[in-house]
Amino acid sequence: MSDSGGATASKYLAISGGVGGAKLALGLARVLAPHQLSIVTNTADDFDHLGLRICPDLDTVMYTLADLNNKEQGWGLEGETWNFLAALRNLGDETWFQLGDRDLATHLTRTAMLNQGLTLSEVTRYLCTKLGVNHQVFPMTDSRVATQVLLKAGGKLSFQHYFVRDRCQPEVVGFRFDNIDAATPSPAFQEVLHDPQLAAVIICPSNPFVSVDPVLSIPGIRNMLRDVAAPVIAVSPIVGGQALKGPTAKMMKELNMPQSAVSVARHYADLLDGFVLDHEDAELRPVVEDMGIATIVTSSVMITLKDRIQLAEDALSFSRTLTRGMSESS
Ligand code: FO1
Repeated sequence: MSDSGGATASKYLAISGGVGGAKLALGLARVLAPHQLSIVTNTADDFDHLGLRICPDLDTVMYTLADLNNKEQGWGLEGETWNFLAALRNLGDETWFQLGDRDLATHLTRTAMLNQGLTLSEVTRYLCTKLGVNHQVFPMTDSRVATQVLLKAGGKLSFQHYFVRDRCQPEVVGFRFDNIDAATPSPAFQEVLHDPQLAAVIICPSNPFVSVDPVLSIPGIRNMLRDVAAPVIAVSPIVGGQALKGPTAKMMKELNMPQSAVSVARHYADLLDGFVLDHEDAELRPVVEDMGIATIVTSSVMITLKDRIQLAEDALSFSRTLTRGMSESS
C-alpha cells in the first residue's frame, strides 16, 4: 500500500462509468487501502427491466473489484449460465438485454431492498459487503436519473435501448439526463468531496458524454469539483483517435468534435489540473498544456492486471505532483 493516512491528505475519489472505468478502479483498489479509495459510479444507465432495477455501471465496478466479472465482455459475471434467458425466449419475451442466472440474484435482491424503502446507496453497501468488496463503491445519487439519447433522425431512445438493443448504431445529436435537476449527490459522494483528507479526484477513462457527464451534471457537483482543494485529473478514454472501449469516438464524430484525446481534455477543461495521455498521443501534450492542464504520457491501454496497477500508480504519482490551480508538467 502506498499511503497509510496521517497528516497528509491520503484519500482518493475515482469517478467511473462501466467497463473502461472499472479497469482503472481495479488498479487503484490494488494500490490503495479500502479507507483510501472511494469510487462513485454513474447511475444514469440504470433502468427497470422485467420488473427489476438494473444498475449496469455499479454492478460492473462491484463485480470487477470482487474479481467476479466476466473478463471478456467486461460486464456480467464469470462462469455465468443463461437458463433464465432461454426460458424467457421460449415464452416469447424480450431477450435483447442478457441477464445471466447468477447476475439475476443481484437484481432481485436490489429490487426487493429498494421496494422495502432502502436507498440505492444502502443497497449497494449491502451488496458490496456480501460480495467481499472492501473499497467504498457508491452511486452518484439515490435519485432516479435516466439518460435519453437524442437521435439525428429525430426522437430519442432510452440509454440501454440505444446501447444494447440497437448496438449504438443510430447517429446521435446529444444526450439528456432526465430528472437530473432534482437529483442530489449520494451521502457518501457529498462526504468524500468535503473530506479534508481528499488528495485527488481521478476521472477514469470512461465515456465523457454518457458515463461521466451525468455525474458532473448533478446540481452542485461541477462547482464542488472546481472548489475542492485536491487536484482533479482525468485519464483519456481515447487513444490514437480510437475509444479504448465503446462508442466514445463514434459519438465525438457525430457531435462534430475531433476524435482525439484533446476533445476529452477540452470537455473537462474547467475542472482539470492534470490529464493522462497514452504514448501514442504524446504529440498532443502541448495542445493540452496550452489549456493550462498539466500532462503525463504513459501506457494507458489496460490489457492485463499489471497494466491496470501500473496506470493507477502513474496516475496517483502524477496527482501528487499537482497543486490546485497551478499546472506543472512532470
Ligand atoms: N451489455 C451488452 O452489450 N449486452 C447485454 O446484453 C448486456 C446485459 C447486461 C446485464 C447486466 C448488466 O449489469 C450489464 C449489462 N450490459 C450489457 C452492460 C451494459 O448495460 C453497458 O455496458 C453499460 O450500461 C454501459 O456502461
